[in-house]
Amino acid sequence: MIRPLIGLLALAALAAGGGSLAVGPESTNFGIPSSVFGGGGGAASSATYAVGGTAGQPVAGPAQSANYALGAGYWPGITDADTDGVFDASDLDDDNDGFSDSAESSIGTNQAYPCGGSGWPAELVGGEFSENKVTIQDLGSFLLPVNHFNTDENDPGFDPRWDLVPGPAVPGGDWISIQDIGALLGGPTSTPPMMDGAAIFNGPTCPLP
Ligand SMILES: [Ca+2]
Ligand SMILES: [Ca+2]
Ligand SMILES: [Ca+2]
Ligand SMILES: [Ca+2]
Repeated sequence: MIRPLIGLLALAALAAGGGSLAVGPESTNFGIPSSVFGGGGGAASSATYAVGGTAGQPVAGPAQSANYALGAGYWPGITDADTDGVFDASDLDDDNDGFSDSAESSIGTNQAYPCGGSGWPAELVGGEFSENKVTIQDLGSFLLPVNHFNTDENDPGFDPRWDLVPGPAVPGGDWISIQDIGALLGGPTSTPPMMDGAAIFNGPTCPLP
């Protein structure tokens, strides 16, 4: 019954004009047919840019629960940055670097990449001897060359990049405090899952370049 059904779908798509059909895996007894009815699209390019698009796709996008996810259409947009089986839309820490998406949004680092100064909040100072590694240089950067310590959002030295536990430790307190320095030395952000529980201070380098 699979092939006649697919044939009908193909005829219907052709009759509608501009439609297209993709066929999924199948065996003698079972098949997973897949199809798309679109109004057009395809590949387009110039010397500098290229785009692959589908026009007129009536149903597309991600839908998911705690256990299942459905990516409908050609561009479903479902991603799992750390490939732990928890899709980014449900994962509180997309890249498994120990800093929540919410914290990284405030700090200004990449929520989907766990290393380097732009992806790992703990990597405050890079360079030859400190690249992807937390050292005394990262600790010292709270004070020099700009003093970020004991500042809040109204102080000139405040920079959310050093506010590793976003906001004040106590209501009305400084936003960048001993709590933020402590995030490098103790607590879950000092032994992020990507390090397999190893302490990051004077410990291993971030596992990705
Ligand atoms: Ca995930
Ligand atoms: Ca993260
Ligand atoms: Ca990150
Ligand atoms: Ca803080």
